[in-house]
Amino acid sequence: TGRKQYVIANWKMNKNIQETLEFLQQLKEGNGVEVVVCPPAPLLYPAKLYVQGQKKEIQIGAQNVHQEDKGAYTGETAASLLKEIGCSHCIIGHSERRQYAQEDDATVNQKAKQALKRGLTPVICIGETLEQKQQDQTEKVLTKQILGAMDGMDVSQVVFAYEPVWAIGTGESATAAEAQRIHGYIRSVLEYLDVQNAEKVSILYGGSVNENNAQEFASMTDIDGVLVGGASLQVDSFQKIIAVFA
Ligand code: G2H
Repeated sequence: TGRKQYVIANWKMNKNIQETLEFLQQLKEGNGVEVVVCPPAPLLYPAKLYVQGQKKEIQIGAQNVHQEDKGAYTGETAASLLKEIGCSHCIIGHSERRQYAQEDDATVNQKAKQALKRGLTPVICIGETLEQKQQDQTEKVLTKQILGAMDGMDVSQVVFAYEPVWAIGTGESATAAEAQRIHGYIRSVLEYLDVQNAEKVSILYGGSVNENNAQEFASMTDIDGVLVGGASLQVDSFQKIIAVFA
């Protein structure tokens, strides 16, 4: 497809310093696959220093960023600081942040713009809830999320991750065929925004991806990688998922 293939680890609120360094010591480079590890914020800098010291082509990404440049935002992290410490990517609008931190499409849009402005590639998460799926609202919800997130932005500069909320951490992934159909739909919305560049956008699948189902996702034309939570915590399973996309 010519599109970059990504395997991204979203560790969420897991791992300490020692576990992080051990993981990174064992993790091998991606062989053409963009491997991005997203640890909790305080571990970003030690993680970056470690992979740099080992001269390993493993990228470090943040799980969140604030939308403002700097200022009185207690507990938040600036995009410029993430860039300074060597982050390459930033996950934006993960469903857990939409749910627990009330992030809406407008916030996602601001955060994505801010990330780009400071040189981080936004990995924008979208996905429908079980209730929305049951009411046949999936396409409508995704369209709204995409148009909201991309307002005033260039599609060629972002990565998308389709994460059906009902598949996150539940062990119940979408079938690869189902995911392919939705990824095709997402790409058609991106085409509506920018017919030239939509073909170039990497669209990742996320939601209960593991070493057993990764191959099926990888075989689909519009699935350009995966965003992995639970199965990214063990280096063996994560490495097997990377191998599938390499
Ligand atoms: C979805 C995914 C990673 P898991 O949140 O972003 O997590 O693979 O545990 O479903």
